[in-house]
Amino acid sequence: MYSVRMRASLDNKHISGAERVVEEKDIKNTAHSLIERALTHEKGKPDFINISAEEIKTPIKSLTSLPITLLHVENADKGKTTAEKLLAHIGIPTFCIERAFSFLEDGACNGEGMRGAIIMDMQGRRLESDKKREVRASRMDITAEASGELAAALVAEGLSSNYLHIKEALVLATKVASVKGTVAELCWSDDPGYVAGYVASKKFGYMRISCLKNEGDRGGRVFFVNDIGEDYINEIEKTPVIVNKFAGIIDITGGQK
Ligand code: WAQ
Ligand code: MG
Repeated sequence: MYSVRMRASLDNKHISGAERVVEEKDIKNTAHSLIERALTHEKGKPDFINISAEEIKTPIKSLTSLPITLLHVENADKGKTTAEKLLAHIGIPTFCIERAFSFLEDGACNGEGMRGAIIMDMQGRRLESDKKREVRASRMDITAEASGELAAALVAEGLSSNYLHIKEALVLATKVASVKGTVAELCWSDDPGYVAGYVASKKFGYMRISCLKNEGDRGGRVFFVNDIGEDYINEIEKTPVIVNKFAGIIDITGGQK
């Protein structure tokens, strides 16, 4: 299997990134579609696109996805209050939650948008070795069968237009939650028009919040961790993971999507 990755930027600012884990015969098609994505991103046309393909030489871990719970909120303020409550319930200290929100709202590095995730411990400290780049979870994908089940479930929920965002976020969140030391993740998209986000944890699964920002706002990710070993970041970046089972969707608030 091969890890195929794309990163695109404009004036050194992150525009988009995506990745797949595919068989050798699919490298070409995958690279083609990732380049297409880089060139058509809503954040703008990049002046730099990096595509890489690398053979995976270590064993690939198979995981069942986190289960998805849908939470519908009327606006970003209500979404943020919901996310804060969930994180507090998971056990994240209030000052860490506040700090995480300000990174996502204001940018993590001199007001610039984030390209990866901040790793934050329970004292609110950032643990990435390079604060400018943050950490990017990598080498993960989902099987055709599991993604087919996800797609069918999203059709039933009226969310099929969000399939690509949800698929990629669910895969990332499943991998991150599986790494020892991860307590929770907070995320909302940096795509200007995409306002949904989530709080993920092993404890409660992928809690999808329909609105966590106003259109045009920036986004990002924070991984809240406790007692991580030396290998944590390496595992987030390097251990290959394939999600091979989809755990389902529950809609606990019902009604409009
Ligand atoms: N590893 C770590 N951080 C990442 C990665 C990665 N592989 N990819 C993106 N990020 C960070 C980076 O700071 C981005 O600015 C930010 O996350 C948002 O990335 O409807 O679309 O790819 O349930 O814009 C979540 C809701 C959508 C999906 C997330 O993220 C849903 C999304 P984006
Ligand atoms: Mg984005």
